[in-house]
Amino acid sequence: PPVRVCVCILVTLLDTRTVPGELKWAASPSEGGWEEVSIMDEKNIPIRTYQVCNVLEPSQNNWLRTDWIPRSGAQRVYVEVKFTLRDCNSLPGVTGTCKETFNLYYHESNEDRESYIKESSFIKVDTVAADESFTQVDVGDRIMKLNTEVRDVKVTTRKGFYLAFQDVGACIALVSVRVFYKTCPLTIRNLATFPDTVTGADTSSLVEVRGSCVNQSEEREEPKMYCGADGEWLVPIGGCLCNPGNEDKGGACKACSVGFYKARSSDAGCSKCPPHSHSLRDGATVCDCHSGFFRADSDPPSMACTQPPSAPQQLISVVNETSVVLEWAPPRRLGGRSDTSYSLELGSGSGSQLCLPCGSDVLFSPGQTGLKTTRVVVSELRAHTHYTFIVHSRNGVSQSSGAGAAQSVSVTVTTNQSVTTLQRKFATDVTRHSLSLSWQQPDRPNGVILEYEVKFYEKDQKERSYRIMRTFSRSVDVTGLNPLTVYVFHVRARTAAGYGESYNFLVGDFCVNSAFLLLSVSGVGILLLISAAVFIISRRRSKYSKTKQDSEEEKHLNPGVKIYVDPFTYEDPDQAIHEFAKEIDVSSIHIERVIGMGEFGEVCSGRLRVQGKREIYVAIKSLKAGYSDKQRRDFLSEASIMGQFDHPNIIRLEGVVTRCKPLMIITEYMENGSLDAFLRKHDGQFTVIQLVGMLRGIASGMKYLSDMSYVHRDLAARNILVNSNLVCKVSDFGLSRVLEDDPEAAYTTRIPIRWTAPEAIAYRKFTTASDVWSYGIVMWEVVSYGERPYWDMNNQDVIKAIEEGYRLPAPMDCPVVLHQLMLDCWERERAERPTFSQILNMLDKLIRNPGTLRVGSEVCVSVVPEVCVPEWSVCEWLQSIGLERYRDTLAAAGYTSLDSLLALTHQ
Ligand code: ACK
Repeated sequence: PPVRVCVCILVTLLDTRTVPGELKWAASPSEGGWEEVSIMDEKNIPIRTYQVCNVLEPSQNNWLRTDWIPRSGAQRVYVEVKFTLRDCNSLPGVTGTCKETFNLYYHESNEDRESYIKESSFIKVDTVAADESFTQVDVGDRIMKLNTEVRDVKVTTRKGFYLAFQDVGACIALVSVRVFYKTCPLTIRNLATFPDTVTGADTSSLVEVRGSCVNQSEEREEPKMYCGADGEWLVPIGGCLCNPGNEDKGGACKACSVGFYKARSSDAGCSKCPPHSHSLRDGATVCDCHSGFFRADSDPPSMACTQPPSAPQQLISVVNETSVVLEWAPPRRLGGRSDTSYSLELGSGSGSQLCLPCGSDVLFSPGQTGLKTTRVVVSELRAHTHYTFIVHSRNGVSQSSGAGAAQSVSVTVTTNQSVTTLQRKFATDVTRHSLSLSWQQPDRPNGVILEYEVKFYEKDQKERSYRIMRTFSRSVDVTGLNPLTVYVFHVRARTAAGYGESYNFLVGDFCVNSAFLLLSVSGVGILLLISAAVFIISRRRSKYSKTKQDSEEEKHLNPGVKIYVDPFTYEDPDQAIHEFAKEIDVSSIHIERVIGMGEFGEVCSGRLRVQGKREIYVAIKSLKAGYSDKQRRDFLSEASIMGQFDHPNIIRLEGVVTRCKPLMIITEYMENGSLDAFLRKHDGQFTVIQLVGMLRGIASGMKYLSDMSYVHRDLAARNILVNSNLVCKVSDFGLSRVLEDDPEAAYTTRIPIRWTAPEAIAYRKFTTASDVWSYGIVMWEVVSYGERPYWDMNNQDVIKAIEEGYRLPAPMDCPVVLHQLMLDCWERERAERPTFSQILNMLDKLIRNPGTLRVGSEVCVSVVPEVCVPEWSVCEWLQSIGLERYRDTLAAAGYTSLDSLLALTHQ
């Protein structure tokens, strides 16, 4: 959980103790009312006070006004008054005229020269009385009780203001008046600086402040924080990252030291230079390579510097006529890299007499460059020729290192056979029975051509029967052919070394029949089509079965426990309503007054008298006229849901009116209305035990709902109703309907973001565990007396803050145990949140041991053992507050008895 920084700064606008000389405030009447009196304070320093003590005369109206106080940008100021007040009983002979209070007023003004007190322009702040928290001080020769009272006032309309004190017949001395405002102090959070910020005008307003990145850093995401009314910073969002070459050292970006580097903006620290590299100056973004070592462009800065490989080893060659097989071993030194590759260079002749290039027809298999293997077959070489092969080894840094001949090895071979390949052929003079065929001489005759051989056959016959002709010239006339027949011709040349290698014919096919090709292409097409269809069908089937399995997994069907039935599973909504709700005769209902507006129409209160039963108060929700079928169904569905529940903490359905209009839903009447409004109205008026009692009721209702497998989806204080005995009951079973599981439904905007668990917002995973999250928010609402969760932050910021791990801080005066329980409900992993049953147990324990709920979080923990039942062990105590996981930690630190826990600090 985030640590709350609560070091607000108080900026003083006026302090009578520090004003040199007399105050000379305006008083009315100027004689006989308030009088300025100098006295010595407890440290014997003279201070100016104002006193009045007209307790014997009736109708006193004595005004005292401060000088004009500039507000200096403040929006809410605090007035701390220290005063002594004589108890009327202690004054002999006073009658009913004696008072024990005075009134505090303020008046906003741009004018610092208002010379007289215009009483009607002043607005009353409060009537101030002495409370019990006084201390005794010597005032002159008497011992008096010094009271300190603080009031706050919103001052936003003018440049400054006046304060006034009205006495109506008390015996008072204003010992000191101090006026101040609060600021959230300059702070650095997530590497962003947030300036000193004056708090907002209202007690619940937050001031949104944008931070600026500290030196040598850049924005990761816009840094933002809120300055709360108490002068504390809340909800940090976003932040900055140290630039390359810098790291976060206690909230500032400091340059990486010598020998270290940081390549990117990140929240990581500087890293040590990788092997064979160094940084000589502070703030390195990359380390330089030691001499003789290199880094390739694609090498990350975190990679060690490396070297080029040494030459390939043991190159051997095997000549097979006009092909050569070359094989070698990898270099002895790979230079610390694994990307060694080889390339071949070829020349004819030997030694230094390389003639390059030596013909483009030479074939290298698998290739000539970028080879990863150490074997290459070179073919299509000239016969009887000397060749020199050079094998180079290289890696990623060869280029940067300017690698030379040291990295290659060579071998010279001589081929031994000739190959002739004919280049082009022509068929001319084609008649029904003959044709002339001519061709060109091969590019590389490799010797004297002795003759050409022409072989031909009917294509259909393949080579089962063929004819051969031999000739010295480069053309031949072929006769005796069959008309309308496709022939295949092969021509090859012969030299002294024999016929061309592997019977290397020129194919002379006169006709091209593409029918088969066409057929095979469409055949592939059909195959593809079939396999695609199979794929699509199987995907759909597996998704469906998963959904089904999901929903089955979620239902923890408990034998013997009633399960809630979704009324929307009924085809006929009227059947559901009559199964779960009683039809009430409209004549037995007496509507008295309208108490509010519901989603479907007015909500009224009234009385219900059912025959044979005593009259009861009820709430009546009605469906306004002109409704659609869907609205009718939605309206009645709430009753169908509510009618299935029977629990003291769930709002009870009395019945429905469906046989005449308007349609009505009748529920028990809850005198105090909704919980959020009720708490706001009674701010600060309940004991912690009373608040926990309310929370217990809600948890009990929610446990009942979760046992019935009902997920509420809209648990919030506004949907809890309170009766005259402060019993809280869960109500509003409407939203579940709106959020039916259609993933396409455009209902996202209806999700109550501040109350909803992140997984339910992100992918609509509504479960009992998401209800538990909402319950944690309700706890926060209750303990803060109806404060709005996340104050006036917008929804997007709330989602972002939760995602970044921020959680609502403990409300004022919240016991640590309750805040811890809230934090447990807000675990990101839903499986780690407590169940309603565990929450209920925990609250019951707290109620049984009220000491654990001592207010004042700082002392809460250490106070506990005093009030614990003496035989409690540390372990039992931890269990009761749900923190048993710290048992071993405490034991290891020597906290084994409850007494020893007294010494435990909050820290
Ligand atoms: O905050 P409220 O007074 O409490 O205003 C709302 C209003 O009706 C619209 O929902 C009040 N309300 C709803 N149901 C009941 C009930 N059963 N008893 C008393 N007030 C109710 C709710």
